[in-house]
Amino acid sequence: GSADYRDAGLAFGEDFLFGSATASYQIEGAVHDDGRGPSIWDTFSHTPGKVWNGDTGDRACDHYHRLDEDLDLMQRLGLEAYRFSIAWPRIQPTGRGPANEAGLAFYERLVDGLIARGIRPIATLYHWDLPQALEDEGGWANRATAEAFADYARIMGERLGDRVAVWTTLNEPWCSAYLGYGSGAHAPGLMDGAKALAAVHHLNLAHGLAVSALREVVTNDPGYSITLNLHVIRPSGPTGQEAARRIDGLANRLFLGPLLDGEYPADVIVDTAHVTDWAFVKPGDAELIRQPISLLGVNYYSTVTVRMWDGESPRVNADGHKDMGGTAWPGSESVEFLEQPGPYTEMGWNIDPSGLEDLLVALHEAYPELPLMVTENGAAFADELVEGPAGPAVHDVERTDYLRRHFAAAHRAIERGVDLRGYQVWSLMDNFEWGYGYSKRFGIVRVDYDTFERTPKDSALWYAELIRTRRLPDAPVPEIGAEGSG
Ligand code: GBH
Repeated sequence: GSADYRDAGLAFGEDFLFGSATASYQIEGAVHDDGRGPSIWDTFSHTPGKVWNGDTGDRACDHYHRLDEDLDLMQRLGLEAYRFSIAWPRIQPTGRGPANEAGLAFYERLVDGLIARGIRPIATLYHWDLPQALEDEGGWANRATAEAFADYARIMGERLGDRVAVWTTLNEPWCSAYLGYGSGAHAPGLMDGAKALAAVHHLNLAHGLAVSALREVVTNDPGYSITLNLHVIRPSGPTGQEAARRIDGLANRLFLGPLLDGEYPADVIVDTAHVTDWAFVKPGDAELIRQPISLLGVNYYSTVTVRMWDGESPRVNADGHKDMGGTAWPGSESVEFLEQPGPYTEMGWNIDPSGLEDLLVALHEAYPELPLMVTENGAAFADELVEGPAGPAVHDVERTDYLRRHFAAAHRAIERGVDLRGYQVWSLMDNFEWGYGYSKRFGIVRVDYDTFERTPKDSALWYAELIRTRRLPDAPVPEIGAEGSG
């Protein structure tokens, strides 16, 4: 049937880029190697109580020391693209000043290794590992961080700007701003709504300045992009529309507005007037932020359902980002996030492929000229390593089913006219899942954190088959969670 997105055989075009994604702090380890400086995630993960089990990225997947092995693995899976991020503190250990040659050399080896294997490099400049020295000066709440980011972007463009296929400035600035400075769930762990909103603006500014800087030095004809985690919002009940307007404002329109339309949404400025006066927005900033981009990266996992809290009934609050004492929703703390209908992944996030179709179609309708790419989609499940007839195996039926249904949803969006250029599965391998440490596994490849051995899971083999045939292979349907998608 069509309602459950389990159709097999759907075909993807020749130019559609199938790939997989990771991020520097989540996989590299080697935090003291070759002159890397400390990042806010080193500080945060080494602060007791911040990350599950006291886990840190000190070793992570040891990717820094296993680059060639991991490149070969990508080639074996047939990846056409690989989305990785560059650790700013490897390039500029204090966030400013001359480039660290050893850091540059690592990413050059990565990019050249990808190209040699026929894999297109999609480089993200910032996936949350801010040099600690810049945080000490105020981090993203400080305008100077955006200017420093542009210098860093220029350094990377000068070195790799003849080889990278797509440049992405920022990954999910929503998380950097609201989880980093508002809720405190992510580094640097601050809980200050005004700083979170200042961070939103300085991240937007950083994006614009970086695109301009890259354009000046890059010599090939790459794509320029930013990756957002836009919220797919389902309103509930009579106050649902007002709650959805507020969450759409903070989560989506505070980014899409300045990046693509050249202005901040007036209603959100009003909603947040008691939190900040927005004086950090300077004349001329709108022009600096709104740089032409050739691609919008979309990270999609799940949906939210909202209504306004009546102030009396027990609050449901299923968004999971308020328990540290801060708020991820400055000025709109009175929005209630309702428990979502299942099935759920191991993160507790509800599985709803229709959200991906809805999001892609809505973006295409709002910005018909802007090509889109799914830069992350995937799922955490508690996998088990078993000894099969052909050696170790992981029968991750749920993840395969999750991916199959989301690829089908993306296909449906393409049929409805969306210009979708590719799909990067999160993640190539199990890795450091931020506040959850190593307790959640998103990889299509299993990582043994004692031996660092990599084992492709069944989902990876399924994905390799999809890439090879360009058609959605049939996949086993999990016993649990198969119902209730309607
Ligand atoms: C991405 O973040 C990251 O880019 C990646 O590094 C990470 O490993 C991966 O996803 C998996 O977590 O109820 O409104 O708070 C995703 C982060 C996930 C944040 C869903 C918001 C819930 C919406 N987002 N989440 S809300």
